[in-house]
Amino acid sequence: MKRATFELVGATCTSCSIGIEHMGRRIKGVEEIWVDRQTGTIYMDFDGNSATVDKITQFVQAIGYQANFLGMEDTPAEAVTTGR
Ligand SMILES: [Cu+2]
Repeated sequence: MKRATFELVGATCTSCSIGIEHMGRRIKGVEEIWVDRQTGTIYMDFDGNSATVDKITQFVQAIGYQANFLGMEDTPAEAVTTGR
């Protein structure tokens, strides 16, 4: 599994973050997604397909914000069992 990070622009409140997390989890290929509002970062554990990255950026844009893909790395092994 891969972990991607995105810079989140324009979404600063709790309901924005919760919406992104809840709807993002329903996107095919996404294992887990969460928002760190302190840093304005979206974290996503996913299947590693670039198509999934594109789906997230498009979905975030569709609900009125912007997600700039920063990069991806292998998900830390301990996170695979805990979901974070
Ligand atoms: Cu908001």
